[in-house]
Amino acid sequence: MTETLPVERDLRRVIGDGDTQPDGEVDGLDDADLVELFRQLVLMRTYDERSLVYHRQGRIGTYAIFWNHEAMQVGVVCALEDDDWIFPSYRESAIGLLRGMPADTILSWWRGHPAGWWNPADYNVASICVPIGTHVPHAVGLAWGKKLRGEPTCAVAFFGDGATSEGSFHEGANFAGVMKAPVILFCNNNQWAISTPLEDQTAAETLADKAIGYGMPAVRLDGADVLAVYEATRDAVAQARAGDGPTFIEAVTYRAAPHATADDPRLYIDPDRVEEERQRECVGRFEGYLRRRELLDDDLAATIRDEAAQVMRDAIAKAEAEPDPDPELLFSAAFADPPRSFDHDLAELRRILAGE
Ligand SMILES: Cc1ncc(C[n+]2csc(CCOP(=O)(O)OP(=O)(O)O)c2C)c(N)n1
Ligand SMILES: [Mg+2]
Repeated sequence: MTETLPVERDLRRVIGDGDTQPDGEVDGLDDADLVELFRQLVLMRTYDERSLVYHRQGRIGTYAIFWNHEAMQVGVVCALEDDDWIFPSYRESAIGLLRGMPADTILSWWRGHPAGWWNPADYNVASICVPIGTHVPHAVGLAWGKKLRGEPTCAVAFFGDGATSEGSFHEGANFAGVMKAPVILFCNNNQWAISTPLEDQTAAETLADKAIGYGMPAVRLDGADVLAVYEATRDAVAQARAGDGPTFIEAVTYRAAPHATADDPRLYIDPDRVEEERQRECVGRFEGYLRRRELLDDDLAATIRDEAAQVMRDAIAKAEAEPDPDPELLFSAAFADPPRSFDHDLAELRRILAGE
């Protein structure tokens, strides 16, 4: 065991270790709900692992891996109602799966195909945000707007540890606190912003401490514990709906995969720490919990995994069957009054694509 870092101390947990640390329970989830959580975790894990393969095969573009982040995504969405809005970063690109979005839509997004452009209002899932932290004010604004209209809806913004150094995070957090917006600021603290470690990111003792400056409560929990994530989000949602404003959740894990398919973390990360995290990854931990409670056996686990694998086989086939998009789309949605040069540019693009 490497030494426990200060950032990993005093985290809320529900799932035990099957040994000295006992399992806890959470209110609000019956046995069927718990198995459904496992199904969702496996779907997300399968999406992620297959996407890495599809990238290596040249079938999708650069891909932001979310291996071991699944518990944060599944735990949060489980605590929301369908009317509540989700604002994902690239790390939560597939979170729409948990709202019934087809997997081929998300694969198309990573293929750079317009079939991946969903209407956010269809799923209450905003577009994937690649600029760091710029969606935090969007989530806060939507939540505040819903409150002004008297709707009971809340919003969740997902962002990383690095995002808490960005101006837009602070502007959004300040607004949320002042307006008592019904929003949850959910920080996936995987302790890395590409190759920048947490200790070079902030002088704050914990990221949750930043919430104090904005007058909102904060919770620190084990981000690989789906039940701890669910419980904290459920409480934050209740507070938001009661009119008591935002909550900051700091979910601590350790990034156990490269930042993205374009990254080689061997240049900067400690491989022993990564291996340790891979041993305590979130899907296996919840599987152990279900087995100890005799809610899951080998047959059911295999059926759930087979179903998820089939979802992905069907999805990549569908995404690849999409006809090439009209190149005019590159230009037509860019300006209300397109510059005249666009006609020439489009004609040239068509010539290049035709191989002339
Ligand atoms: C505004 C902005 N600056 C820089 C980048 C380049 N960039 C992409 S990912 C990343 C690291 C973000 O780290 P973190 O917020 O911890 O999220 P994680 O990737 O770990 O989930 C950076 C700096 C960007 N996408 N947007
Ligand atoms: Mg990070």
